[in-house]
Amino acid sequence: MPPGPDQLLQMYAGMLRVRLVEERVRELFANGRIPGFLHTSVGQEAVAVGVCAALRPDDYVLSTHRGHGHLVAKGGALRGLMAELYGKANGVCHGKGGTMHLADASVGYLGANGVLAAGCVLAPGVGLSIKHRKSGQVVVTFFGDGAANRGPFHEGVNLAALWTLPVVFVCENNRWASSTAHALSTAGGSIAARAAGYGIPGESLDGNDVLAVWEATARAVERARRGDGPSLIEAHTIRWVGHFEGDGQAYRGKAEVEEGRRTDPIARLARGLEERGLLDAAHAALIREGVVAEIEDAVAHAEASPLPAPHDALTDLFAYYPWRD
Ligand SMILES: Cc1ncc(C[n+]2csc(CCOP(=O)(O)OP(=O)(O)O)c2C)c(N)n1
Repeated sequence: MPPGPDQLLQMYAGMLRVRLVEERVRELFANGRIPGFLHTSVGQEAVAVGVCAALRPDDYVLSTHRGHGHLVAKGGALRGLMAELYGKANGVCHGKGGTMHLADASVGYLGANGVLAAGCVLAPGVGLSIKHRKSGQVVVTFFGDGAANRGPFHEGVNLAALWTLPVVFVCENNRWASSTAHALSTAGGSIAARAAGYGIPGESLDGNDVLAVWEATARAVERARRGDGPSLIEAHTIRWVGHFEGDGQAYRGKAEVEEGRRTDPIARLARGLEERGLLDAAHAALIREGVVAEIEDAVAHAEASPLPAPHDALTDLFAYYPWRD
């Protein structure tokens, strides 16, 4: 069933939440409030939100180094996210994960990952667990076009297809792997076409169209829940900002970012909603105000949260000491 008015408005608010979180995080990083290294998903919101809108709350998501949007779209609380990005003890990983090792199992977000395509091989493991437990859940793994050229992508898709596991592989093709163009690094051009080699459905779509993303994901999820196995979705999108904060982007011209702004997924859905009489300027302003208030509350919470204590370095660790057995 196509999304109803409430679900469409939720997708609009969801994309706006991701966009404004990312923009605020960039600002906080530039001002030295957030430590470390930062990749954001400004411009790519329709992929995270369209995919997660087709999932159940108990479904799982495996993410990437560009993972804030996936967590927000999966329903992660902004306070826990923001405190984590600050490296604070009240963060969702007690300040030990930060941007690239975020995880929030309470919403099925099994983790961002600094290792490209790692989610592609973790997903069959999660899928196998789902299959054994007969829980009817599904696991989505997000990855970039660059990651699709690494071995784990092929290993993961092969195993998930071979064992008919409930996995949805979602490639966010933003045309670049850092500064390497997709066209210069990807044999055959199409990542979706690789699905045929593993005997599973593969679909290439406009990743700036949240409804197209939702529809394709809903199909893939239905197939996975039926027990028919994995699917591969390639969502074409545009990252508006540098690969990382501070990236001078000498490898690309301004035209691509302008194209991204012209095809802005949020403005596009807003136009559709306005045409159907579901949104007007006053309503849009109200939604924005609510999102901004939520983000500012999360920032205030992160600022006020304590840093982890030195002895916290010795908790949350997994270590096996055979001499203790
Ligand atoms: C195994 C591995 N190799 C190299 C890197 C360094 N690296 C970090 S991001 C990146 C490019 C990723 O491109 P893509 O998968 O398309 O994702 P995007 O950054 O475009 O979201 C690279 C090469 C890494 N993190 N992991």
